[in-house]
Amino acid sequence: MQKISGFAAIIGTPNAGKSTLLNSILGQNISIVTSKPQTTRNKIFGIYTKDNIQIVFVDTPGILDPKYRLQEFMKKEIDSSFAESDIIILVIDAFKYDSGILKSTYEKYRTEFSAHKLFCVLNKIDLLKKEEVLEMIKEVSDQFKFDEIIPVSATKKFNIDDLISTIARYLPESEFYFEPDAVTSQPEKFFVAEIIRQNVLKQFKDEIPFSVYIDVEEFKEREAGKDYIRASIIVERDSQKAIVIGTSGSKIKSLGESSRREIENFLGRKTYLELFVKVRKDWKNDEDFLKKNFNKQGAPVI
Ligand SMILES: Nc1nc2c(ncn2[C@@H]2O[C@H](COP(=O)(O)OP(=O)(O)OP(=O)(O)O)[C@@H](O)[C@H]2O)c(=O)[nH]1
Ligand SMILES: [Mg+2]
Repeated sequence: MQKISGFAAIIGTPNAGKSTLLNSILGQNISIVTSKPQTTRNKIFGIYTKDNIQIVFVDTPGILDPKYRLQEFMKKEIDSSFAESDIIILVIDAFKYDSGILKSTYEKYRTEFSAHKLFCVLNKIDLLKKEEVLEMIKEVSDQFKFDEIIPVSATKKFNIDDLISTIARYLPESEFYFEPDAVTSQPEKFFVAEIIRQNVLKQFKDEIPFSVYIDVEEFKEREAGKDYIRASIIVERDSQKAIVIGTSGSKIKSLGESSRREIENFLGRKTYLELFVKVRKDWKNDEDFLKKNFNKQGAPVI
């Protein structure tokens, strides 16, 4: 059978459910998800392969107007995802649907949108009534030009199969880009850093999650015994360092334990995880730091 293969970029406002959608399509949690906006910082490749079809999904950070250097780097991740993609999937939080926001997104990316096949995925429809969804589809199709408008629920896995088969109809005949059993092209190190960051996001409130960069400084696979991972949690200020460490190290201890369990699950191997906290003043605005570190843990490779 002739193979069908291509790239689909998943973009949308922060918290729309882009990463949840990717995980739901893959049936595996590879992109971290939290209830907070700006969870995803880097492009994440998720590879779906079934029979003669391979779709390489590219999860991206939420669209926003950059206010600091880190957000500019995040924006570049979105912009660079278009070039390599056959299809753009714009994910909308249907529960918080706002035609004004959709209009400004549409205007912002008008050139890129018109050069690609464009899908609108109305996500979170588990929170809406059927009539509301139908009305929204009509409104979106009246106002905007999409090749497809597909309502889904990423968490309830509603309409996901339909979405996949519709995407496949728009992809060219092509050899696969990756081995059929590959799920991502990013190295394990990237996911180790992301798992630690997700635990920071879960454990701490307010400013800490946005102020943290995870640097996996050493990752040694050991034939006999546990893998060794040393990672630094880099914060922006001394006061944040004290918060992350907690009284007598209580916070960093529980952070280490929960992260280690998830890393072991992910790697399928026993792991020895050592965490440190370091301060790098205002790293989110530090061009040199970001240039050196932003994609250090592993940008997607083809
Ligand atoms: N009810 C409901 N909640 C959802 C659905 N999809 C995602 N969510 C929730 O929406 C929140 C954000 O999900 P993410 O997948 O992290 O969103 P994102 O678009 O990747 O966010 P950023 O990476 O910050 O841009 C989480 O609390 C999810 O559980 C859905 O289909 N239904
Ligand atoms: Mg995300």
